[in-house]
Amino acid sequence: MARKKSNKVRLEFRKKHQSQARRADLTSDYAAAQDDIDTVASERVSGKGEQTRHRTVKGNLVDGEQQDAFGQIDLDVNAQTTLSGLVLRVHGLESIVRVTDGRIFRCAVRRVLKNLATDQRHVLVAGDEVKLLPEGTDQAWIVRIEPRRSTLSRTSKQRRHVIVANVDQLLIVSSAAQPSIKPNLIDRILATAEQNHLDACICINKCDLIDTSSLQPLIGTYSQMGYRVLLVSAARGWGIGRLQSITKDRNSVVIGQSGVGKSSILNAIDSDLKQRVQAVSQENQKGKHTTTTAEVFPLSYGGSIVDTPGVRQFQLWDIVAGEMSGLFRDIRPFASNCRYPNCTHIHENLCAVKDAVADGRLDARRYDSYCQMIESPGEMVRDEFEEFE
Ligand SMILES: Nc1nc2c(ncn2[C@@H]2O[C@H](COP(=O)(O)OP(=O)(O)OP(=O)(O)O)[C@@H](O)[C@H]2O)c(=O)[nH]1
Ligand SMILES: [Mg+2]
Ligand SMILES: [Zn+2]
Repeated sequence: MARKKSNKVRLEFRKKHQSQARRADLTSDYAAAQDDIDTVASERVSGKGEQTRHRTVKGNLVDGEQQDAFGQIDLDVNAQTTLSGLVLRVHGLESIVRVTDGRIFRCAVRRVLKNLATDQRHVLVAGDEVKLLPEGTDQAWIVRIEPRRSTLSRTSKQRRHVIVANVDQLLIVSSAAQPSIKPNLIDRILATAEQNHLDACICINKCDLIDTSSLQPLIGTYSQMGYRVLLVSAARGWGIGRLQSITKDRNSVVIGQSGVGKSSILNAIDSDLKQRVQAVSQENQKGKHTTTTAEVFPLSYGGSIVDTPGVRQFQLWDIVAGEMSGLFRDIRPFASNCRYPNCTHIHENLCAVKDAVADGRLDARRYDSYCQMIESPGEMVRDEFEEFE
């Protein structure tokens, strides 16, 4: 019989036990105290506090159980009885997992795993790789969560919301009209892609509704930075071939506002996918939050794609003001030329970034996005504060 080792595991605190991410009056301080640049520039605009604190939870770890570098606990289960699987979607306490041979299991998470470090809303997310212990033909316990290769996270209600794990590419979906394009949201998601080292491709859908020449300046700005911009119409099939080649054999996720056509794009690139879509509201051109959970779909031509619910705001997770300029490919070169090592490039005089905006070397709209992300990290679209759960 296995010998009891210790029943205590050191874990990270939940978010609400940590200090406030930032003060509300972050930037107003600059006018009064220019000298304080050092301290303010290192203050978090979102996410976890400076120190990572830990708590101890009780779980019966026995010989053979280990906590790895990612804080995962490997329960003492016979490897031969466990199956490897991929979390397709999570519904509250239940996760739907597809195992290697294609069978689908409805799974609950072992209690000790639930107690794991959760500065996120759920222990598991779509895209997680797990080990499970079957109980019957279609039910199982999840006994191990593999370390994540990547995550796409945002800050929601001061906590980390991991949207999806283990993707390598973001398809940032926007629509040319109905609803109208929100470049500021694209900028926020691009910064997140940079922060998490994920490839990003901007897909402007519903191009059948407008004359796309009006989009040229915006496309030019993003293309110059090296981002791929695709003009798409899921309704007419435009750009779908290119999307298929971009998504083939990769793990991608679509992300964007409600109603821009994320699910319609999935249906267009793979006829095996039959995602529900719904018309946007006639009155305000907003989407109706038709997709309600992130879900992974294998692609018939190889790879996988994750459909997600619409986001109306996107606040970066765990970002320090001084790091923000590094997430903007176009601002980065000017920022590194700035005379102040900890310049926020907002209020300082003789700032290289501000100079570049003034003489047109840096796009003023992108700079505005940057300023907004530092000054009001949560307020992307000022009139829309709803968000999906
Ligand atoms: N004209 C036009 N309409 C489109 C196109 N793609 C999608 N739509 C329509 O836009 C509406 C919303 O599409 P969805 O695919 O449900 O949008 P979504 O982004 O998945 O929305 P949520 O699930 O709410 O986040 C539907 O009525 C679609 O038929 C397109 O290329 N052109
Ligand atoms: Mg949808
Ligand atoms: Zn500067």
